[in-house]
Amino acid sequence: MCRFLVKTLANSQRLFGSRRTLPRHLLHQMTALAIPAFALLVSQTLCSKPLKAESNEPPNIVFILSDDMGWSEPGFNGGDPELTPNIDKLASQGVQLTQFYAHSVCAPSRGALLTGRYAFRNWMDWRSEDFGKPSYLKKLGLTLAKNERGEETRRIHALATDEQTIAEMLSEAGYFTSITGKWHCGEWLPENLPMGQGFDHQYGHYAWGIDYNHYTIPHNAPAKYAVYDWHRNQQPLQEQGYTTDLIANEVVRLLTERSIANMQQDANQPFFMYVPFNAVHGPIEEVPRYTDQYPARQAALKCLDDAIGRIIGAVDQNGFSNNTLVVFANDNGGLTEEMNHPFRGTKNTTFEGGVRVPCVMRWPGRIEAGTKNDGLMHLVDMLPTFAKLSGGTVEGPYKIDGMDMSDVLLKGKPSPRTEIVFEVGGSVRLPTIRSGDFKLMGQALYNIKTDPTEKNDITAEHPLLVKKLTDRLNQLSAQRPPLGEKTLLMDPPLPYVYGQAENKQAPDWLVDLVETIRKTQPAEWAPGETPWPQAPQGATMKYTGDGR
Ligand SMILES: [Ca+2]
Repeated sequence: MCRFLVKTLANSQRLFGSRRTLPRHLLHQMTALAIPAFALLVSQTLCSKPLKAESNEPPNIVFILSDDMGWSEPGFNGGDPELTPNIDKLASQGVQLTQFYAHSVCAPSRGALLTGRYAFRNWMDWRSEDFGKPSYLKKLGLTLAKNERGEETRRIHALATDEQTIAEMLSEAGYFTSITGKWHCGEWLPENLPMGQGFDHQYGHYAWGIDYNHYTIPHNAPAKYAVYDWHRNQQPLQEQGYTTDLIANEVVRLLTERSIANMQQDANQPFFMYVPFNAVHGPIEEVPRYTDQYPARQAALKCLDDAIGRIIGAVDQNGFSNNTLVVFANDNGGLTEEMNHPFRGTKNTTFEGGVRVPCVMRWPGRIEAGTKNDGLMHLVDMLPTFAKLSGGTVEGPYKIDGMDMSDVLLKGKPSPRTEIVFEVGGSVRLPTIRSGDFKLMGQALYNIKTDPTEKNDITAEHPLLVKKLTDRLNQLSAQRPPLGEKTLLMDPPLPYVYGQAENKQAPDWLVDLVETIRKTQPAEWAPGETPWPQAPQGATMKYTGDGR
């Protein structure tokens, strides 16, 4: 709260004299109106302002991240345009980044986005839940931890708190910051939750996925594994609805609140709204709409597109269009090669199908509409780019990997990036590096420019380059910090709700709901079986379950 007050005060001073001032009598009349009418009036008042005068203000940023969407699922990449009309419309209004990369699985990508650093640098290439899985722990020479009562449990692993996050950087620059959706950077200790990592407002879930309708998640416990994981401002939240719709509802509400707050405070505090949807990650079970027309996953995709359309509609209706950078990206490739067509590979592999993701950015009047840019870009580049646009300062204790891409986006200049580090030694996936047109993945070398579908291993033709890139990967692997002791444990091993403090005071309704669901779940797993897929073998990953 203290940080928020200091920040708000600083921001008010910084923005004193903002042009967004309405006459007092008009403001008084307007506050008596219902929110929709008010928002419409705001929209009409602000939209008519000349674009150029806005250009030096720090932009609002709405960063929408889908989960496990395949490269070719949006219409603009060859998918069925009936499923993604709103995402396609956004692409037509901005720039499509055709070589935008992520890491190959959820948590590493989120850590990279938040810190501007590759996942291996802070062990975010290991997910929090991996520290509860014997087959993963074995790769680190570890076994399942036991608590004082001798019960097997998870070692606590999360995004380190000494990192500067994108939310902390923008907060320092005077922004209101919110996360609405999936966190996946630590689900237990308070300091590892979003409001301990720079977000003023939190809504959504902490862990790898969620049941879209009941807000529980399979925990990697031996059995009876449902854990509740739906929260607002880090308190358990009892709701009804489909999470894709609920996330959009919250963002629309926040946008309207920001619009009204700006008017009432005679100030224009910029905002960063991070909107990591859980869609279209599994488990996909009951989908509320479109299932009469499409299979469940496509219906879920269309619901996601509806939600994105509502959020962009609220950006526009509240008069934020011209001073808001809207980004749509995805965190990793889809579960099947078909979803990632024409690329090879899936989520959890570093083939192009696992790491090249759809990305569009819209900022009317600043980013040329309907354009494409094939410059190399990675999620790590967002932090320094947003710092440049916001007037913020990159000041964490570590050197970041990200590069400022503002001139690429706003001036059409070539990307300064020539290298992307996807994985190094010590990961469960193959060490992989992109250098110029080439990509070394384990022992295989591909020319991504001439062979984007990675059909031809050309190691034999380029022995010197293979040696050079292998040396580079070895050099980077040596930069991985020590893991540390990992003595903190999740206790109890199977909580009712994620969030240590929330679980201590779990309300009756929550306990009853979780107990009801657990009664439907297996008492124990068959020997050798787990509810999660095993670690990738070499360059491939076979998904038979819900995509963890
Ligand atoms: Ca994902």
